[in-house]
Amino acid sequence: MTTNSNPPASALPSTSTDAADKAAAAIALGWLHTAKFLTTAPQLHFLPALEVPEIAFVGRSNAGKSTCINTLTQQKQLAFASKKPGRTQHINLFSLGKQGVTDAILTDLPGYGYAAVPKSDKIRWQQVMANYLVTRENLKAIVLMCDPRHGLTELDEILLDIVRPRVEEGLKFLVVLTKADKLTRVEQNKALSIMKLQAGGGEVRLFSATKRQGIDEVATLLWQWAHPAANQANA
Ligand SMILES: Nc1nc2c(ncn2[C@@H]2O[C@H](COP(=O)(O)OP(=O)(O)O)[C@@H](O)[C@H]2O)c(=O)[nH]1
Ligand SMILES: [Mg+2]
Repeated sequence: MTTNSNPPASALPSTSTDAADKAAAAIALGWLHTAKFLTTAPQLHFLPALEVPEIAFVGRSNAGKSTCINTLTQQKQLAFASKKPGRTQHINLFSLGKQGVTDAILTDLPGYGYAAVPKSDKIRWQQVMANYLVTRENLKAIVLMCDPRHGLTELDEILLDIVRPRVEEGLKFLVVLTKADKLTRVEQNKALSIMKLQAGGGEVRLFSATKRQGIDEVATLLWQWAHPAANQANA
């Protein structure tokens, strides 16, 4: 791989904020591109205990979670891993890290709220999800996908209630407003303001896979959350 096209942010003049942001995003996207399928499990206790920071992606079915993960990792086959028969209700882990050294985990949790699912499955899902979100020790950040045309659903609210104590203790939280291309500029700003009020101090970003909006911002945020020491060094 050739390097040097993306100097580290710290090497750039401090006045050149745009260039520094672009360089940081390039590093973050290069890192996300290393995502590799690691393992899948129907329940938390089948997952390996890991030390590296884990970032979990959650959201109702059809919110755009798979598309967002594929866009951020620049890989079409990742969502395929989560779509294999029998795995759609599983917790899927992907390892991230340059030079084959895993420095973070990306977790794809099952989508929820799909009407055709039997009630017993929905209850089982809620238990698996709650168990993971409350007790996964290396969980560092949660990314909640939300289609701004629908806003937060009842299950999103339940999830927010579940994670609130951990967010108050420092767990990072990001709401990604997906399919932003479906909204006008005015609607986007309105959705952003409303969600900022609802996100309880968490971050909120507009995102569109088709218009390639918000990709750099989300990628950079995830990179920073997974590499807190590097951020301090550059500060
Ligand atoms: N217009 C638009 N459609 C999107 C975007 N992201 C996802 N979709 C569509 O929304 C639907 C659900 O997306 P998917 O990623 O499968 O959602 P998931 O069920 O949350 O994994 C699909 O038809 C996607 O093509 C986006 O950024 N813009
Ligand atoms: Mg999906």
